[in-house]
Amino acid sequence: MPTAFITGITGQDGRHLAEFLHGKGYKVYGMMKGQHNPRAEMIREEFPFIEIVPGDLTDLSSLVAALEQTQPDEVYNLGAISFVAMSFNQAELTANVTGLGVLRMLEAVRMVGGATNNPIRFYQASSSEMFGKVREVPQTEMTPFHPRSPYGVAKVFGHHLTVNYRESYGLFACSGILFNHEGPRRGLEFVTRKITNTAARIKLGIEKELVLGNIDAKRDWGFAGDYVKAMWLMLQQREPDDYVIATGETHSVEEFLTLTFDKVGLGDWRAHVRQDPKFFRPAEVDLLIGDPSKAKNQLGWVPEVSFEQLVGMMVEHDLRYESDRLKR
Ligand code: F7E
Repeated sequence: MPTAFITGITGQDGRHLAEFLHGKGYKVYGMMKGQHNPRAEMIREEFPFIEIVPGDLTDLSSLVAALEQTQPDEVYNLGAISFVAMSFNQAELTANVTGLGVLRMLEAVRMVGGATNNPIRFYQASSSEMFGKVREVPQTEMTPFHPRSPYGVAKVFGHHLTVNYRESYGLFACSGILFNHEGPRRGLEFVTRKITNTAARIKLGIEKELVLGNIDAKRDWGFAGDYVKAMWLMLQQREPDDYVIATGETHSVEEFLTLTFDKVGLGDWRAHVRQDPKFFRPAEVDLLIGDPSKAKNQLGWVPEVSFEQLVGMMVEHDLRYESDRLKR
């Protein structure tokens, strides 16, 4: 039975990936930090097949112990402080977890190594935030980086280090440069889920308005369920490499709003939305659009869920989720 070890198991991608790998017959270990992590119960209930292993990206010895104990074939490093807005206020923590955390994982993989004929394969969750103030449109694996947040800077560090460990020590280490990917499991702090969830709450009379920041920003939004498949495909190749994972389409936050309010049946979003400077960022990433040609040609990966289907799926989920909560 192949074995996978996932950091960031409680996040959107960790949960999608665990489900995907379990379906492929993997034994799945999920790393969780803290003495009494409040999310452990949720994971145990939702995914009883996941074996939870203690460990923390800020503690190298815990990572070595976790890999020694689990002896994985594949390691997926999805753990991070992943909320860009928060990274401006907690820059040092972001650098430690999102940046240095990658160094510690790579060191742990190098130390534990795996069998000589079956070395551990490592996946690093790189991000389109590394492109930041974009140098070319669309962005490819060759586009230079210009991060615009402490989060983006930490991800650039992790990305370069993954390439460096591959080149220096021959690790089977891949970076997936994933553009924004969403879905019903997205945290409520991210703009897509904030919009679909608040629109559902307004529709049900629980909330009065939706307060946002910059709605002109454009993102290449895909479905998280499609993107975890790309992570796995990268680790099944003969040679490790880096890939852009994106849809190749871009939409503004305003377009996301229009479609959501339309699908919820609330009409013009302008009647329900207010902007507040507190949700604007000190430096913004205005436009992201990825070119996934390499992933398509080399991995045979293509996104399956369209922008409109994605919004529809999130709206449908949040209407159901919020009305179920009302009944309880
Ligand atoms: O913001 C604007 C905001 O927080 C998207 C993470 O998964 O994807 C994500 O990073 C845009 C930005 O995601 C609000 O200013 C307006 O332009 O949903 P977001 P993100 O920053 O693009 C990348 C690929 C990652 O790697 C990250 O980990 O929406 N925006 N008003 C707002 N954003 C939020 N969160 N809340 C607002 O009220």
